[in-house]
Amino acid sequence: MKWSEIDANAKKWTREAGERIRTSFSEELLIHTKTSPDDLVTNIDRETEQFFIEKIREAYPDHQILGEEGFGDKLDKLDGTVWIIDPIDGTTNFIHQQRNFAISVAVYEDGIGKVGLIYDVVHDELYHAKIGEGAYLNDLKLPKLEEVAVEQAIIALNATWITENKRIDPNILAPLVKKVRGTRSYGSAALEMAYVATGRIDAYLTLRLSPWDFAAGLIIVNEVAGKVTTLHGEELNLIGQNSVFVCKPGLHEEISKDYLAKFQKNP
Ligand code: 2AM
Ligand code: CA
Repeated sequence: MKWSEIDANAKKWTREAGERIRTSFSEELLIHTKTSPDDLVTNIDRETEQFFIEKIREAYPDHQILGEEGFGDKLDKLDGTVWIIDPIDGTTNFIHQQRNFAISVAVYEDGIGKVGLIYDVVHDELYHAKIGEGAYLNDLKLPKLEEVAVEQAIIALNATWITENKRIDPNILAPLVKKVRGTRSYGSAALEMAYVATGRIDAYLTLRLSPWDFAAGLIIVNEVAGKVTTLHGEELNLIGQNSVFVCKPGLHEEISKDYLAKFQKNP
């Protein structure tokens, strides 16, 4: 009972939050920078996080909340029931394009992902999973992922990682970009994970994400037998930042062995 109720409430609040975001398109947006000119937040990111926090605190006063905008709790471990929320994943897209962004909501218990939701607000597409029960896009059950050869793969990755940057030698991923069928960059980690889960893309790699960017995607991708690790092949840490490698089975091993081994030796 407990988890089906939490799941139903999470879905209801996520759809309500999405409706509020759609309504906001006709209102003036207040844009602020956070740590740098490319790190943006809007009044809608903040209001959406506060909307979730009010709902969760009222229904579940003993649950904890980890949210990107910081209105939740300060957590250094994942004991008990913890909601991990990104009110808008892909804020730059939200501001510039009014599309290609999502609400990401996950509920964990003692560090185990139980419920994951990624809501593509503009397309009214809800990707969702409950542990052990498979993953869905709206009412459609997603099939398990099948293996694909690297030459036939479409991978999502930002051009940042094959140009001079401070996290990875650009020569490591460039040969992979050459080898694959195509690359994409959508600018929303949550949607990129949802796209791996649906098979629209075969892999997604990035060098720095926060728990709210991947907490829901991790649960959804696991339910279709996809593999999610850091670029070093380690389990993701839900308290703190990580590199993230989301991939179809088989392809994960191939890319790790043939392209990431150099990075894994020289982090
Ligand atoms: P956001 O829009 O919620 O900030 C863009 O490539 C993706 O990376 C988005 O999912 C974005 O989430 C996330 N992102 C952007 N800057 C980040 C940072 N400094 N740390 C972690 N994730 C970031
Ligand atoms: Ca965000």
